[in-house]
Amino acid sequence: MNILLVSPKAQTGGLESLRKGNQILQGVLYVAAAAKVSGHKPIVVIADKSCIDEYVQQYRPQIIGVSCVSATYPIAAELLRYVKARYPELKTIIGGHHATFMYKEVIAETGVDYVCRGEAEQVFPALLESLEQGEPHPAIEGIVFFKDGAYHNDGRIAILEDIESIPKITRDLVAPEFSFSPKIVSSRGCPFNCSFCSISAFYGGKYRQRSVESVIADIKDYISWGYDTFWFHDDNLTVDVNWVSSFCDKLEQEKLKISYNCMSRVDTIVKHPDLIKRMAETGCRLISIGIESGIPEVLERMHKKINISQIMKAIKIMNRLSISHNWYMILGSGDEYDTPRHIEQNIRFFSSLPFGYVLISILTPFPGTELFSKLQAEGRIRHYNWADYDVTHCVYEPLGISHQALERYLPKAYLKVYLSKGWKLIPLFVQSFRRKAIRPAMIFSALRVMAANVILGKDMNSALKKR
Ligand code: B12
Ligand code: SF4
Repeated sequence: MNILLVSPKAQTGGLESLRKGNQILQGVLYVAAAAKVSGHKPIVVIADKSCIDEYVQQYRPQIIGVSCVSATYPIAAELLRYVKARYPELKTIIGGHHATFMYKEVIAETGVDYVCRGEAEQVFPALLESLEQGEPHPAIEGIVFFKDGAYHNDGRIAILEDIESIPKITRDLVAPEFSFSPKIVSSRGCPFNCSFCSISAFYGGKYRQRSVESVIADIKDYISWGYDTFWFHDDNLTVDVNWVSSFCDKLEQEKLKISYNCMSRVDTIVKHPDLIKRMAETGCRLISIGIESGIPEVLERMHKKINISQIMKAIKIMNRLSISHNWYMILGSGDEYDTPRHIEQNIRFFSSLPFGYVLISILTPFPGTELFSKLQAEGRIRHYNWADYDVTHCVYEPLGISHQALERYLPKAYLKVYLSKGWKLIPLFVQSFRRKAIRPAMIFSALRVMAANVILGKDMNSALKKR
């Protein structure tokens, strides 16, 4: 079958809106790879309603699949509704975290034929086989459809037992006009269960790994195609320190000269500083690490399972290594710590820390998370305008501050945290320009936002004229 897979042409708010162009979501590439090894002809494009006709005419699909997160769901939904009306003969399917948790609403709002709840590598090819055999309503747990007034196959989220044999993503899966850069996934899932993160709900706490050998084999292939820089999309690459250690050994033994970026945790860095050093020696150039809050009670409620002393130690360790580090901060806690006093305390904490990049988000209740259930039960979700679930809008009603005031803290927090670095900002920016992580236009936009915030009291999105 010819399959058109779509990564939505959607730009989310805040800093993401400064990113040039759109990226193809890696998840949809894995869907395409699985379809290809099962003998189908998939092609991945970036599209919205306005340009989908062009691709339908070019690739003549029998099925259109769309991926999305909550923030890009409105674009995906608009596209699906259009396709249903314009090409009723085509089967449609949607997948990703948002569709997995909101499948009933998604089916009702878009008329999509199927929702893939969970990982697609087994269930999507199984659906394609059934469709080829003329069976549009197969019993495949995870492939949900609505028929005769009931939802079918929605008993569980489809999660693979083993990810060793998932097909590799390749350039030919992507339409030639779009760029492709190989991302690596060595593991899926995370054994932690932070209250704001949809990963534990999606994977049901299941953590699976690929062997070092198969990841190295992929890297070798990608090197032979001219790539030498890789993002590990693992939620937390360092869950299994022995795995990482063998991976570093293998990179060295095989003399593979690569750069790689990944995500880790404060506690692992503190417990295993030598491992991080080893990663630096074998090409790790950037590690992203979630701190989220400097308020111990908030960390506790988030089930973050880290403490302030570990945070301080981890920063010291990272500063000693020739590795860039990017730390995450969350404004808002969803409970009684949502007051100006505590938000300012958190900003002061981050401003006092001697570290590199900080990415600041507003606490966002994503479907499937503990936070979402809690705020929903308390009647404190303000709305379901999903485009605003982009970590720069406050979509819940905070207890001790207005949502507008919380949003206005975002540019303020960036300003305070970055200005606290003083002259150290200069080498940081020089390094970022070199790594092409930021462009001059981004700096101007950031300055514009900060000026609008300080002088006119605007939040980040209204200063950037985003919704
Ligand atoms: C890397 C990453 C990014 C990268 C993406 C780079 C890229 N080219 O893919 C960047 C930095 C750009 C990014 C941005 C954002 N991200 Co992000 N990101 C991730 C992360 C860590 C990994 C994504 C990944 O590759 N996963 C591995 C793939 C294989 O899994 P998957 O995407 O789920 O796909 C599988 C299934 O879902 C299913 N599937 C998916 N699509 C489809 C489609 C069809 C047709 C079918 C049948 C099946 C199917 O099959 C796939 C294979 O098994 C995830 C966390 C996670 N574990 O997923 C967060 C995550 C997806 N991101 C999240 C968010 C919030 C964002 C932003 C909105 C943040 C922002 N500041 O604006 C933006 C949105 C950008 C956009 N336009 O979509 C949230 C989404 C939660 C939600 N419900 O919305 C997540 C879950 C993290 C979290 N906080 O919990 N992100
Ligand atoms: S925030 Fe990080 S550590 Fe916590 S559950 Fe999500 S991926 Fe795991």
